[in-house]
Amino acid sequence: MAMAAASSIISVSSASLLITTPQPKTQTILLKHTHEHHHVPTSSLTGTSTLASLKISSSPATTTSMRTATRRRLSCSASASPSTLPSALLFDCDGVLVDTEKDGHRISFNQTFQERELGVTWDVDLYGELLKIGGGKERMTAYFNKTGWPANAPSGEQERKEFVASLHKQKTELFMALIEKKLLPLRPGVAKLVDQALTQGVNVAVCSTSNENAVSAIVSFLLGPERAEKIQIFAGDVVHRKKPDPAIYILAANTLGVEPSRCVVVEDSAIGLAAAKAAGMKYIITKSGYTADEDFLNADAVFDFIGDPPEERFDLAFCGSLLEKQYVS
Ligand SMILES: *[C@@H]1O[C@H](CO)[C@@H](O)[C@H](O)[C@H]1NC(C)=O
Ligand SMILES: CC(=O)N[C@H]1CO[C@H](CO)[C@@H](O)[C@@H]1O
Repeated sequence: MAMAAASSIISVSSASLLITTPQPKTQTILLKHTHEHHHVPTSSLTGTSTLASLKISSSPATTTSMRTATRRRLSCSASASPSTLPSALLFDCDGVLVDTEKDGHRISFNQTFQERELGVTWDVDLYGELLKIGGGKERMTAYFNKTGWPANAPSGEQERKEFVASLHKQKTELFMALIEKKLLPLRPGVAKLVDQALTQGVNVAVCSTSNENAVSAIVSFLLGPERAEKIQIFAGDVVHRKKPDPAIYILAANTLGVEPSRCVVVEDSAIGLAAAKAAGMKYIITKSGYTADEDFLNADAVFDFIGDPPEERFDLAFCGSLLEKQYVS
């Protein structure tokens, strides 16, 4: 029903459209780039859908109205073209630029355990469980408490604290080395999307509540110094309230001097999505290793990654097309 309504609507290229949807809270209309411009709800998208830019021709305004009680208005400017651009593209860092937990932190914990001959490795699934424990030191302590402390670990409680602290220091150094040696890969399509934005004069920023040194290193080593000097970083303790509070995104919009409603956020977690939504921004999810099963029903779009051609999932024009969607209840 929603799908049929949406297809007929796009075929008339309306300037102001009333569409009816039985579940207005959870339904997101996305535009699939084909000759027919089919609409599909987010929830039915699979990771292999090819989504591209929204194209709306500028024919005279037509209004289609529906009789059902729940009506929402989708306004598409008749002058909208694929060149509509966001004022800023804001990236989360961990899980979006890089799959930091799976490809970075987990690897450096393992390297530490190996260098210290602890006889411990954390595989992908186990690490996913351990991520429920926040903080690297707490994570190791809880794991050793549960599975038994390594034979070469001390036995006093204070000594164990110092032991864990020294493991954590070593792990942090190994993590930074992974970034500096570029052994922690950027996720597919990140460099492409950043380049599209910078070429078109769209502000690019990275907004993360992770450690600022790590975020800066990821941006300058993995994206390279030329891009890094054009990218603003909002990280660490620049705000007191962490995501899901919108503080970091509001700070970014204010600093860049842009309207939150003209910003498109790329996030990988439900917490990040909540922060972007509360800031009044558009938000795209790219699922990462350990957040893929979270609930993203509120997202404007959900993908498995950004991607480069021929495996591209979306581009800057798609980000711009999200700005043209405006729901008024
Ligand atoms: C580990 O065990 C010690 C000693 O029983 C306890 O004090 C500490 O709170 C535990 N820590 C975690 C993270 O489980
Ligand atoms: C399961 C897993 O990823 N193990 C790796 C942990 O790290 C060490 C040191 O880099 C590797 O040798 C293991 O293969």
